[in-house]
Amino acid sequence: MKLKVITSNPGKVKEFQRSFEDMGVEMEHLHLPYDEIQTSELEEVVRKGMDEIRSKGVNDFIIDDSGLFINALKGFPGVYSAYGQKTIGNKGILRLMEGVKDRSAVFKCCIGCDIGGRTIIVTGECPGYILDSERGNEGFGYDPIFTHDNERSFAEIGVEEKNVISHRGNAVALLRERLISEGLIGPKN
Ligand code: ITT
Repeated sequence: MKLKVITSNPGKVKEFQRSFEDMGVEMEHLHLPYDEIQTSELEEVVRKGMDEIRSKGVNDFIIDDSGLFINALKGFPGVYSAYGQKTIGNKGILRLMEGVKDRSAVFKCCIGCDIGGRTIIVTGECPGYILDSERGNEGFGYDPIFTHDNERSFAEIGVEEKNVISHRGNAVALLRERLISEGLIGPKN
C-alpha cells in the first residue's frame, strides 16, 4: 500500500517512512502546498487542509501539523511554530527563555490520514524541556533545543529513538492502532 506524505518538510517524511516500514506501507513524498489556516487548534488546521487537498482530487495521503508549546511563553510558538522557526528561529527562542526558570514545554503533533475513503485524525504529545543552548545535528526544526529526558536533545538521539518517544511517534502509534483495528493495514510478514 502507498500513502502520500504531503508536506514541505523532508524531516517528517523520513520519520513517517521509518515508522511504517514494518507495516508494508510505502510513504511517498508529495509537495502540494495547502492553506494552513490561523487557528488555536492543530486539529482544525489538519481538517481544513484535508478538505482542500481532497477538493484537488488527491486521496490516500497523510498530513501533519505540529508545534512546540512552551509553558513560560504561554504556549508560544505553538500553532505559530512554522512562523517562529522562520523568523526568530531557535536562537530567538533561546533568547526569550534567557533567565527563565520554568523550562517545561510540550511538542504536539496532529496527523490526518485519508485512506480508502475514510478520515482518521490522531494527536500525539511529548512533554519535555527547553535547553539553554542548541545541541546536536540530527532531526530538524526545534529538535536542537528540546529535550525529553533533561539530558539529550532530540537532535542528539537520532530518528529511531525519536520515533519511539516523540509527539509524532505517539501520534503514529495511535494511527497504526486505528488502521489495524479498521482492517486497513496489517503487519507485514
Ligand atoms: P508542513 O506544514 O509543510 O508539513 P512544516 O515544517 O511547516 O511543514 P509544521 O507547520 O507542522 O510543519 O511545523 C511547525 C514548525 O514546527 C516547523 O518549523 C517545524 O520545523 C517544527 N516542527 C514540527 N515537528 C517537529 C519536530 O518533530 N521536531 C522539531 N521541530 C518540529
